[in-house]
Amino acid sequence: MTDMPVLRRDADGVRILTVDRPDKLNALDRQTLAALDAAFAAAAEDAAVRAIVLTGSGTKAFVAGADIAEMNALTAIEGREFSLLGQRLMRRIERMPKPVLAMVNGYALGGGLELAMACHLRIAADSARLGQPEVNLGLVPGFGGTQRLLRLAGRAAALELCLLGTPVDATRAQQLGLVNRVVPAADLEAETMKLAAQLAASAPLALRGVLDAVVVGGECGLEEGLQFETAQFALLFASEDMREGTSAFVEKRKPLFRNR
Ligand code: DAK
Repeated sequence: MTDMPVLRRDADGVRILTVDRPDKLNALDRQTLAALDAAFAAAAEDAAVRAIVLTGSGTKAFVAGADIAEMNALTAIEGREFSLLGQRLMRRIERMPKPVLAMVNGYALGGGLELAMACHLRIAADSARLGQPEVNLGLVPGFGGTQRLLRLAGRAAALELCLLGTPVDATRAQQLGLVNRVVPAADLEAETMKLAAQLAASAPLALRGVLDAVVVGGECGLEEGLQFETAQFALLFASEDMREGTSAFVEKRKPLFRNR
């Protein structure tokens, strides 16, 4: 059922992955990075999984960053491996063919915020705190934080968070465009699962088209992005789900999407 230290649970087409190192505020050591990478690879392959929710064990932390104690003891060669492992995981999540929601239930710091930013949507508890405190350790973000923060929230926010290293609360994070929704901590799971269920019932090929177009579009020029969107749009005319969705509208009924 699990690649420890990542727990796995399925509910109606939604896979819930939980980083399970609560004693270390779910800090990412090499074993956890590798387990997450394997868990996301498996979720990508599993047709029964329509959406993924990523969270951390306990109520205190989503993920409090890369494991500082482990990093402290790494050689340069091991540090390179650590970096490659983390960057590969973040890229895998970002390029997942199905939507990934970060359920930010507490601290999302350093590598933890980088992990949340690689997800497609972020729902935060009002008690969450988010930040890139690496400068306080004599480091810069190493799992793509400077780049994803810049693209997600702009230069002013990226420089504020990465230069000062001071975490912000969930409300400020939402103002910066860093999180999509802020909800009372007690409602976090229900609200996140509601969104995940909506995505799990939606047309998977269309969702994949959106994910591909937005992620690729964020990395290329407008002209290429528009061409890519047109190609995605045209491709969906070959899908049964597009016929079903448009027929259901015309026939005034709910569509039933079959991922075909
Ligand atoms: N790593 C390892 N252990 C951590 C941890 C972390 N990031 N964060 C917390 N813990 C551990 C604590 O050491 C403590 O363990 P014990 O002492 O009980 O064994 C336990 O979790 C509970 O934490 P605290 O006792 O500190 O709890 P508090 O409520 O007092 O404070 C806190 C909560 C989140 C404010 C505090 O724990 C904290 O400041 N944690 C560190 C946050 C942080 O700086 N995060 C960024 C980590 S640096 C790179 C790749 C990636 C990165 C860098 C380079 N390259 C490839 C080069 C990424 C770097 C980071 O993410």
